[in-house]
Amino acid sequence: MRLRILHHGSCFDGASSAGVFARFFRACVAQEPVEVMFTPMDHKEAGPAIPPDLLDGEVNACVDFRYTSDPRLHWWFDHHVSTFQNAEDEAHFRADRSGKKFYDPTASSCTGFLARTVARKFGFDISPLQELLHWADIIDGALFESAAQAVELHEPALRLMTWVEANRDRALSERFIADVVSRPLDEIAASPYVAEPLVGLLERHEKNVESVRRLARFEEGVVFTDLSQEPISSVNKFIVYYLHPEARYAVTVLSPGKRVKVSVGSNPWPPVPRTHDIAQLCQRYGGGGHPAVGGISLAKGEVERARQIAAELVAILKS
Ligand SMILES: [Mn+2]
Repeated sequence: MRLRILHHGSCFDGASSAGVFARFFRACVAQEPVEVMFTPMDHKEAGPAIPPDLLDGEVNACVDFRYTSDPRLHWWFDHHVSTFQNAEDEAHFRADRSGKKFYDPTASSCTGFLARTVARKFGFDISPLQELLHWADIIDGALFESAAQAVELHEPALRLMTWVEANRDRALSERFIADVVSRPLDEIAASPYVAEPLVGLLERHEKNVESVRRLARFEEGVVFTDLSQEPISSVNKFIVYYLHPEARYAVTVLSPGKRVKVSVGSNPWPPVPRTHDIAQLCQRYGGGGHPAVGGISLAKGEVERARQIAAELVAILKS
């Protein structure tokens, strides 16, 4: 049978959630061999979060990404507070009695939430996945010990995070999804398909640190960094707090390939605690995320619009 898994793309938690779901489905649900097809998703400003033509499997699942009331969505796990695009979708989820759709906006990672939920409800054995669950919670929950740990990237899991966030190759993404639930993380980080591009990625990461050092503007608790003119497709979101430990919030404009992105974050080690709900702020512009971190994705070429949104967000976050 054909299983389609939609998952948050370019994201360690999204890939790990997809891998855990595929492994769970084969172990506890399927009665026959399963052909799994993966589709990475990203947050868009307009249109349906999940275009109906993507739900083309005999069974369709969506993990670490938005809900849809489309009846062809059979399984769903998420923890994004902005997961429902409208009240109807939320009511549809609340009324669901399938026992296959699960939501916990307080979960650090979708991977951990998914794994622990199916362990409890379906007897899935998560004992081989403890290392992954531990790191998924740290990475997606931004539970790093320090900005230095998150920027210096010594641990294998953090190197994998860096690789996943930069990788745009669908075949390698699927290889990683399979590996992450079946091999130790240090072994994956040492595999040539990750280790070779990582050399360049870590060099680029060092250059990104220098670009942020040069372009970040810190004012009244908020760091604004316009990286749209830099040849940067992804950037470690903790660099700003590494360089500006006194910041409470960070707003970054980035222009990677086909999209323009506004990223909004809050310092996990803040001098003064966060008071704004970033998911709510991003939702005003069609984006999404969590209370502490979120983003808005715009079409390529909308750099001016992205800058305008960023300026509005900076003004709000200063207050
Ligand atoms: Mn997540």
